[in-house]
Amino acid sequence: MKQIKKVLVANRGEIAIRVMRTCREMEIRTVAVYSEADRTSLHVRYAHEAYYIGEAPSSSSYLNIERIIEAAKKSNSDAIHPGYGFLSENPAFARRCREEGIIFIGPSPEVMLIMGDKIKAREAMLLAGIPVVPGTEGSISDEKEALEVIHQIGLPVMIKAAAGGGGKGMRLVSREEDIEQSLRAARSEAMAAFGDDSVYVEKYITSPHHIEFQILMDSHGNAVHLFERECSVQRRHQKMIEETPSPLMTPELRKLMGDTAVAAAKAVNYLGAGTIEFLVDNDLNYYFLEMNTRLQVEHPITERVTGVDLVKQQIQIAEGMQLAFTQDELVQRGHAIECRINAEDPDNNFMPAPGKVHKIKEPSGLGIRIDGYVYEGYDIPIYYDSMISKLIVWGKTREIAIQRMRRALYEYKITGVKTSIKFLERIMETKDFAEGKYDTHFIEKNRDSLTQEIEVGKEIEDMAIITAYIDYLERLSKVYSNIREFQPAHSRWKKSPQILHF
Ligand code: MV4
Repeated sequence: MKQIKKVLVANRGEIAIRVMRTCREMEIRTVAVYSEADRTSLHVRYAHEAYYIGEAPSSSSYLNIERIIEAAKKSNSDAIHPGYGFLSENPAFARRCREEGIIFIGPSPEVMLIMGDKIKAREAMLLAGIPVVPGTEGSISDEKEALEVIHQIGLPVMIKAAAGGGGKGMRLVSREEDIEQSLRAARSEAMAAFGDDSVYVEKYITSPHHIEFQILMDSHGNAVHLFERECSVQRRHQKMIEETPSPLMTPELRKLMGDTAVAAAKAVNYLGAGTIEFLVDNDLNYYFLEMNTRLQVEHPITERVTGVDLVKQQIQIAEGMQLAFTQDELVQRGHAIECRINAEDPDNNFMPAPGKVHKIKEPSGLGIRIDGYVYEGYDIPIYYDSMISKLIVWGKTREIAIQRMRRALYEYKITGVKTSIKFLERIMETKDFAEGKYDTHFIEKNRDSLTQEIEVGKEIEDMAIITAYIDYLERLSKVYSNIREFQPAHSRWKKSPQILHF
């Protein structure tokens, strides 16, 4: 047992602030690290102390292990919280912390090594009797081996990179004659992305749901799950919306999958907060996909329905405390939905749209939580993720939560940068989302209704602005020539008959 008095947060943006908020509540001092591009970022101002760690690119700053260790030592931090992304799943970083006697708030480097390698993770789960997607036992060395597995499990299959995750180095194979080419493509993509070209083969699950379970395990061998998160609303492996409970879930399936998630955590002697990702097919068969050994972006929806502060649990577990609750004490109350707000342009292929934020008006009121970090006048750097905030709503039922999300998105105004808010509003309006009938293909399936209609609306809006401005200029000249002929604002419609067609 060691009481943590000072935590260095090796991250930036909303998650750095999220972690520091809990630290403040626990009366733990906070240390920020920042890059050149983050001198004016909010996490730096929020912390008790801040240390400069390098140039703007992450490789020189937030991924710079030695600079971060140096800052931790200089500030006398007892522990490092890695947030998500950056070094959060890097075993070498966890090992360096251990070497320096700094508590890494997360699992051991040994567990991170296993889970970071999808083939090792599959093997560990198979050994523990956890259902995995049918496929190869280890990596495959050539086309012949791939063919052998395909003859056992049948087509279609997916070739996946061992070092992958998040869709990189993944190939769908539907015909035997495509194997050679797909194998080569997956290998070279994996080599380029991860410097490791080992691949394996899995049976392809058609139209799966992506459902993950939150787990917590302490250093005394106690483990619980905090139920599921439905994460099937994704675009190119980027989640957009998450909700809990999953509309697909039944109490029986929840119990089965929850127990499986706990067994998976115990099988690798996990420590701290983690997530077991499953694919669930149309017949409600579920398969282990991967384990994330970090706090996740979407953790607030779990916090909202269970009432558990996951960061506080992470810190207490890192201190060596026993979990303060058992599985039977945990319940899901109501329904929570999260929308990720990104600075990006949905009308231009979701291109990141960093820049200076002009005005922000955030929603508030009953059942609303916002985890963000940008402020009016803040210049969103080009170097990092485009996510600028997360809007989390709670409602007693799913219907109420959706209504509340629609209301909150309506209230949310950000000018100066393009955001995903409008697109999220359109998702909330779809029949499939309202009915909870969606899987991982939802965005593609609804592409037309989610992207097209506004083009026309925007033209009308632009034309109205231009017409009003021309009208304003005309009036202005009249004010100068004869003040009594000043026209009230609504007269622009009379003077601009062309717009009356709309
Ligand atoms: C699959 C799959 C179907 N069958 N594996 C995509 C990201 C990576 N973590 C795993 N992924 C998938 N693996 C088998 N055997 C379908 C996907 C997949 C997907 C998974 C979760 C959420 C969204 C997805 C979108 C497309 C494909």
